Amino acid sequence: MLVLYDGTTSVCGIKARVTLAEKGLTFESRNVDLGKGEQFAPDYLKLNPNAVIPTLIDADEIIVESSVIMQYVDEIDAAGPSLQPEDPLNRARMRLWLKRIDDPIHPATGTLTHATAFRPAFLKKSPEEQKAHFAAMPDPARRARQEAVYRDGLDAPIVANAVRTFDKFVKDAESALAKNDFLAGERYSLADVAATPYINQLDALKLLPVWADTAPRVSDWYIRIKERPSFKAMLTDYLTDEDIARFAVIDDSTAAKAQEILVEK
Ligand SMILES: N[C@@H](CCC(=O)N[C@@H](CS)C(=O)NCC(=O)O)C(=O)O
Repeated sequence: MLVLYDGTTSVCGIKARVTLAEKGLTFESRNVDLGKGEQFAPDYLKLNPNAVIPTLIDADEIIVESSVIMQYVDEIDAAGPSLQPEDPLNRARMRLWLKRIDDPIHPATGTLTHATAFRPAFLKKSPEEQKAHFAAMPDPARRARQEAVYRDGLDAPIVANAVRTFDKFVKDAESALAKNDFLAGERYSLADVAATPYINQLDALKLLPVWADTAPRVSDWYIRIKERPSFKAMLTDYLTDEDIARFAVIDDSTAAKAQEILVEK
């Protein structure tokens, strides 16, 4: 039995979960509560020394890094339809999307999410708890980003860069979708799986209207993605009441700030 350590709203966890669902593979999902700092528990660090989710366990083997997990999951089930394009050019395009989504899209998402949805709960922690949280983070770049947005929210200077990073991403996705129905060709692939939680996160942060006029194909792609059974099973059905409440604090001011940044450009 495959075991996946992940989190209900974790974008990287969703990449792994959707891949497993699209392949029709069953797995045991173990929730790591990032808000409670469970990623820093000594037993978890033995599995994933980077103190991040997801981590996949297959028998005695440990696989980390969401894009690697996705490709591994696709390849262990060789009998099922592949989620990687057959022709080398589309496969290269798929890999480029995976690479770009890992970096810079993933850190940009963290910046926007921590500045908005996750900030109120963090600010309720005592100064000692806040200090302990940052001290436990092994990655100094991640720590610096979180410190900046927990302190200054959407006014942190790194927010502007995150918004511009997404602007370019959405526009490039629009261009790719002008040529093909999916991001890396005519068939749904790991590129679409990887993009799913990030476009969904823009939706959760009420940011999608920023690109409503300039990226109609991305809107259409997202409608088609949401119709796939894997979306409800691996995203919507995982949400707890607490998750829904955390994102309910988001109002139109995030989109207004993003518009302001893009006009300034
Ligand atoms: N490159 C890693 C990044 C994983 C990652 O950043 N995961 C986030 C959740 S989506 C996390 O665990 N964050 C822990 C934290 O912020 O302390 C991957 O793709 O697996």
